[in-house]
Amino acid sequence: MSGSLALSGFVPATYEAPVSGFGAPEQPEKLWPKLKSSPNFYCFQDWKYRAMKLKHLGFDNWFQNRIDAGKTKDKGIARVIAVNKDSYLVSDGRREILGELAGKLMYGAESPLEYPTVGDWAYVQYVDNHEFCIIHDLFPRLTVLKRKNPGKQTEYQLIAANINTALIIQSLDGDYNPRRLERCLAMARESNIQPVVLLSKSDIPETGEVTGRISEITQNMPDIQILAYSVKSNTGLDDIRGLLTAGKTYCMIGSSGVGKTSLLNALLEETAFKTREVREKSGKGKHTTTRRQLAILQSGALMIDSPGMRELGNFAIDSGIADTFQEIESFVDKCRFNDCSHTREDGCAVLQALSDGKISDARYRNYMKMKKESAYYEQSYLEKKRKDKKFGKLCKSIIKGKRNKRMAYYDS
Ligand SMILES: Nc1nc2c(ncn2[C@@H]2O[C@H](COP(=O)(O)OP(=O)(O)OP(=O)(O)O)[C@@H](O)[C@H]2O)c(=O)[nH]1
Ligand SMILES: [Mg+2]
Ligand SMILES: [Zn+2]
Repeated sequence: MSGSLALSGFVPATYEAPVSGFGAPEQPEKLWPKLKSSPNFYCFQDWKYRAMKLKHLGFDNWFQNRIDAGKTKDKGIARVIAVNKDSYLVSDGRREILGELAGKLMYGAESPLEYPTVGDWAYVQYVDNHEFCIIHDLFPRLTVLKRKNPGKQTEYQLIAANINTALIIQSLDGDYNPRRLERCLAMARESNIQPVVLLSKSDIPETGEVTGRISEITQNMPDIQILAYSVKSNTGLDDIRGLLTAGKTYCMIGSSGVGKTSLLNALLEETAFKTREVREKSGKGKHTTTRRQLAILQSGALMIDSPGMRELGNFAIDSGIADTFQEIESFVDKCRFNDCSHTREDGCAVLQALSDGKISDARYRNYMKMKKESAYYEQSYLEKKRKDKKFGKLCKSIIKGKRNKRMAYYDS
């Protein structure tokens, strides 16, 4: 590729030279029907005859500085923009291409966290005249959002990578839950992702209720940005547009039905993606959005929509908890004992603050619960790793034993 990305050395000779800037590509009539028939067409809807470069997909200096020359031979750089069951959709900045994992990546991965997720940057090899690609390697991730695999204690599922800001959405029609919000905030912060809280469906409750909820959140977390909005009555949407920056990646997090896709459609000013039918009100356990996908807004901001999820998850979330419960943490240093558990010790400043009413009971309980869970997950994770290692060693020794036996047979 040409221009500021300086990737010319990494693309195959057969690669068509991309258009620099936003002029029309050489053969728009050829490109357009293909884009239009693609499943992710709306990502490109307002970019019809424009060629996008990687930087418009978020490939900034941080990634440029991490280009591994050893991995670029005969390969291009592309971003994973959607994850299907057995395939991926990537974009090279001017078109979208279906891709699959190279065997080395598929079978060499030690954990599912090593597979691509939406938002990842990848080294891809184009085949069939750029109709298809093989994903060989991934770039280091600036940030990663993951959650605990439902039902599994130590397994985690990737949600998205390279997110700058998480839009944590709770709806004001019954989904609102400050404790769950605290958990999401702690997880986002732990991943070094800036969180913003969006309260959806502000047309439903009384106005006083909306302001009450906002002040409830800001009382304990004054530095958190909160916006209430309604897609239905078209309020607050300009404020949301105002906080989105071109080239930055945003990920919407929230339970199924809070209105993530409705917000995306409103920002795209198109009914581009499917939302839940109004009559399917009790669609519990049923996700309207079924795959994670990245869309580009007219402003150039990159937005990831995904199937609903109630929580994020992480192993040790110490700093995330500390950032989210600052008023509680400010007392921790004042406890008499360094290893104070803040449950029953004499001289515990946290318990003192609790009985003085300086910290809220509900927040204290959530803080303690999250601390406990974090320690528990950390321990079970380490235990699992130890067991895996033991098992790996056992496998190796069996293989070695078999090999020695075979050698002995041939030697004899
Ligand atoms: N009253 C009201 N309803 C809304 C608003 N935004 C979305 N809805 C409704 O909420 C329902 C769910 O919206 P979706 O956008 O499909 O929710 P989602 O979060 O994408 O759900 P999943 O894809 O299942 O995770 C739909 O019936 C929307 O019409 C709003 O601002 N006000
Ligand atoms: Mg949806
Ligand atoms: Zn204490």
